[in-house]
Amino acid sequence: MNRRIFLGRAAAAAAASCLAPDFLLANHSQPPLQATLTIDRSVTLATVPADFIGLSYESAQLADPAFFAASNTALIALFHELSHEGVLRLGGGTSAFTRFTTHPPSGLPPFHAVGPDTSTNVKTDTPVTPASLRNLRAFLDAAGWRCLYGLNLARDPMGRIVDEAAYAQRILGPRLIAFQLGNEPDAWRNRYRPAAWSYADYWKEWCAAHAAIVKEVPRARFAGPDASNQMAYVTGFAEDIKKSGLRDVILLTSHYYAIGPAGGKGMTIGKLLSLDPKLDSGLKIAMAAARSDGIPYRMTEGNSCWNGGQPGVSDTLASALWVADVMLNFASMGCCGVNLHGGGFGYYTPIAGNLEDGFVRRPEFFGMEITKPFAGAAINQSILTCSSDMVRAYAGRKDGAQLILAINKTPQPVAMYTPLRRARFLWTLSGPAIDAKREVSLAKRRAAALRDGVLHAAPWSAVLCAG
Ligand code: BDP
Repeated sequence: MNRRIFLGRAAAAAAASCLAPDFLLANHSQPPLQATLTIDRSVTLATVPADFIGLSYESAQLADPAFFAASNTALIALFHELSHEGVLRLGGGTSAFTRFTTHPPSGLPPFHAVGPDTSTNVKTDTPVTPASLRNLRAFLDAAGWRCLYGLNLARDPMGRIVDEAAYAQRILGPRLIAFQLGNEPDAWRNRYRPAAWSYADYWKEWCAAHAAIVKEVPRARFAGPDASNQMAYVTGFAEDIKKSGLRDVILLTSHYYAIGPAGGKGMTIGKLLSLDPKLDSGLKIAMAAARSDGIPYRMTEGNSCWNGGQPGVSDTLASALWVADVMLNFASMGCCGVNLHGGGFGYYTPIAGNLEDGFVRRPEFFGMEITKPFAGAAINQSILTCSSDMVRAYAGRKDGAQLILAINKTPQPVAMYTPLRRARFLWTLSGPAIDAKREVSLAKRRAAALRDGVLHAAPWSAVLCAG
């Protein structure tokens, strides 16, 4: 190497080490972090439902009937790759602006590919027509997915809500799991409702809408409250459902964003990767509420960083490792599914693209996909001993095989001692750097890669094996 190149590289490395926080610098040559995983097969924490994997899109996406349509084969293929029977949730901030109409508007649809709603989006009323619903049905049939459908309780007159529910029920048929009445009602005060508006007012409105819908659509099923982060809405809703004896509410739901707002101070990869105590406490509350009602709990909308995602964080390898960890964390606690929000070219979207340019897998896609073999698995109680809490592991049992997913969120290699002797298959999620946006991949090799039960995970990688 000539001296100029050498000095140039040395200077670049020195500059990088001054600028980059430690967790951004991989250290392949360091001795591996030692970890030991013990699995207690006698304790099953939860069984992961077949339709655990889900995506969430803005309702405004329905304004273009060509998007969720049988003709969008590229998107159908990607949905199918993630899950053979996933759940598409339609809702989000734009669901307060949809307007159902049986008179298709003339001209081109107002939107093509709709990304996550943000505080700076201009909100305009968006037409949804029976054609959108028919195409959505064909899309779901082709993908093998079902949907959760958000109605506009925030701003729609009751007559239109009922009308839309009747059409959606008839057209979506068995592909419709349930309706949700409004998106994040715990954030309506000073927005769609007066400052003094409270949970009690929401419950009154919810009951009125529920009664009006079931009168016209007796087969309707409901999920809710699709709350943002105020757990009092989740527990209040669960208690009220129980007291009212309603049997058509089949799912308790709320949202989860790990960090945010995007653009705010400190929205870094380090923050995203560190453990979030509010996840554990919030989930315990939601699960207890759901169990007391005897219904499942689903996280119907969430992602890394709210307000559309943080560039350089939400679209990197870090987000993929975060997704793999968070999904199995939710599953271990008994949550019946996770819908990652996205669409369009949003920073945190798992699938990016539009009809004109096609669709691509973003890093989060691979984080979701590596959890796919856990669908139908019983998650075992396991204990991981390691000096770093950035190393994570999950164990599941399915079809007589022991699954292990090891997630290494550190810049060091990890040697994880497991009770497995041999591995039947091994998938590796990795990329060139923790902040890499491209070349993040999921390699699927059918090779035995465990040596004497030791699972090796490179810096910033996730490894799945079955033995
Ligand atoms: C949620 C909204 C969703 C947004 C998301 C965000 O329901 O529509 O896209 O925040 O801010 O509150 O990214």
